[in-house]
Amino acid sequence: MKHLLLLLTGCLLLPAPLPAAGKTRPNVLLICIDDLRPELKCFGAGHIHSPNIDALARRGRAFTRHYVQAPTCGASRYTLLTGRYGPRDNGALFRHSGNEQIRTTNMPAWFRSNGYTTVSIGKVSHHPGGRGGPDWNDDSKPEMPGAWTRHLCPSGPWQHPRGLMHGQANGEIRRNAKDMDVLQAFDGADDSYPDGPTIEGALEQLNLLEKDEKPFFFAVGFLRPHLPFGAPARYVRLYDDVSFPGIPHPSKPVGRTTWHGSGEFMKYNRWKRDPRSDPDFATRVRKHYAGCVSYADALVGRLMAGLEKTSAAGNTIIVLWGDHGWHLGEHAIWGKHSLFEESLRSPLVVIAPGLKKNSGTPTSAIVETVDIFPTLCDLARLQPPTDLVGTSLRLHLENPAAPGRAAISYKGGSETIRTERHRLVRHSKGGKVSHLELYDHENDPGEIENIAGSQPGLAAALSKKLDAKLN
Ligand SMILES: [Ca+2]
Repeated sequence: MKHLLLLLTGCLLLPAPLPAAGKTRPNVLLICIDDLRPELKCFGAGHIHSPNIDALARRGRAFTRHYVQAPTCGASRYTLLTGRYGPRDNGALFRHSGNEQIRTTNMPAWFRSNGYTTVSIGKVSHHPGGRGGPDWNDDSKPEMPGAWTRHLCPSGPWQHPRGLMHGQANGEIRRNAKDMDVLQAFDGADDSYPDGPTIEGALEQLNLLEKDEKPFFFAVGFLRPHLPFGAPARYVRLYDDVSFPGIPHPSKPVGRTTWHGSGEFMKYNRWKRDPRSDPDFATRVRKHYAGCVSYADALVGRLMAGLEKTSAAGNTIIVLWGDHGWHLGEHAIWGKHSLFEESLRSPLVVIAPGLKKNSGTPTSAIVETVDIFPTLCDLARLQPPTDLVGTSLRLHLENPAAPGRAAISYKGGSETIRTERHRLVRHSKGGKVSHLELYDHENDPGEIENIAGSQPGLAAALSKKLDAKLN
C-alpha cells in the first residue's frame, strides 16, 4: 500500500520537464559491464590487469562496497535504469514497459524529457538493443518505449542482438550451449568477439553526440566477462604465467543457503570437466574470466580515448558499473544467482567533473545500485522523480569517509540486507518465512557460519529493517 501511495504521490507531484537544457548541463557516460565482479587491480586484486578501469578509479571515486539489488542481469538493470526496487527476473523492464510511471520517469526517459539526447548501445537494458521478438530485434516490442533517442545494437557477423549476446569469435551464435566452447581465446583483433560492433558503434556515436546541440546521456554496455568466456588471445595470454591466489572459502556451505549447482556455467561444459572437483580446470576458468575482464578493460580504454578526442571530455560525468558479481569457486559456486557477497558486490566508479577533492581514494561506504539515478540527477542539476528509493552519492564523491547505508537485494522468494557488520538472508515459502541466514562480517567475512539460530533478536531487528527498505 505504501508503495502504491508513493507511486500516486509521485504522479501528482511530478515536476514538469524543464525546457531544453542546452550544453550548460554536463553530459553523462554510463558504462555497463556484464557479470564483472569487483576483481580489478583498483579494487585490490593485484593479479588482474585492468589499467584502464584503474585509471578511471584514480580520477574519481571507486566504491568498494557497492551492492546490486539482484544477482541477475535483467532485474539488476531494472533497478539501475528506474531507480526503484522491482521485479526479480530478467523480464523486469519488458513487463513494466506499459507502466506509465516507469515509462515516463525511468532514468533515460527522465534525462530525455529534460533536454538530453539519450543513446544506448550494446547491452544496457536486459536485451542488447532493447527489443523483444525471437531475435531481440522486433521494433514493435521495445523494452523501454520512448526512453532512448537511439537504442542501438549493431550486431556485425552475429546477425542480431540475440546472436551477439552469447556469441563466440567470428560470428558464432549460440544454438546449444553444450556444443560451444565455454573457454576460448581466438588470436584476432578486438572486433573478432561480440563487443567489437559495440565499441566501433560507440566511437561513432561519440562523434555524433559531440556535434549534437543537446547534452548527452550515453550508455554503453559491454558483454564480457559474461559467459561464454571467450576473448582475443592476447588478453588471455596475460595470465599464462601469473599465479592466482587460492579460492577463498571454496567449500559448499553447510545447511540451507542460496547455494546452487552452477547451472548456467555447467550447461556449456561439453568437456565434462567440473571446476568444483578439478583444480586445473578451475584455474583455467579463472584465467579465462580474467582474460575477458582485461578485454573489457581494453574496450573501456578505447571508449575513454574516444571521449578524450571530443570537446565533451571535460564536461562529462562518467559512471562505470557492473550489473552484479560472479562466484569463481567461492562457496563451490561458479556463477551468479546467489545472495552471497560474491554475487551481490560489483564495481562502481564515478567521476564527476568539478568534484576532484580526494579523487583516487576509494570509499568503503555501503551503497546500492538504486543510488545511481539520484546521483546523476544531482550532478546534472536535475530535479529527480519524487519516488526514487535511492540517495545521491554526492557526499561520498566529496568525502570518501562519509558513512554508507544498508543495502538490500533479492532473488525469487528470498531477500537480504547488508549492514556495516552483518548480512541477513530471509527465505520465504508460501508467504511465510521458512528460514534465515545471518553472518557476522566482523568475525566471518566469508559468510560461512550461519548464526541466525543463536542471535534471534538481531535477526528480527535486521528483518524489520529489511522490510522498511523494501516497502
Ligand atoms: Ca549480468
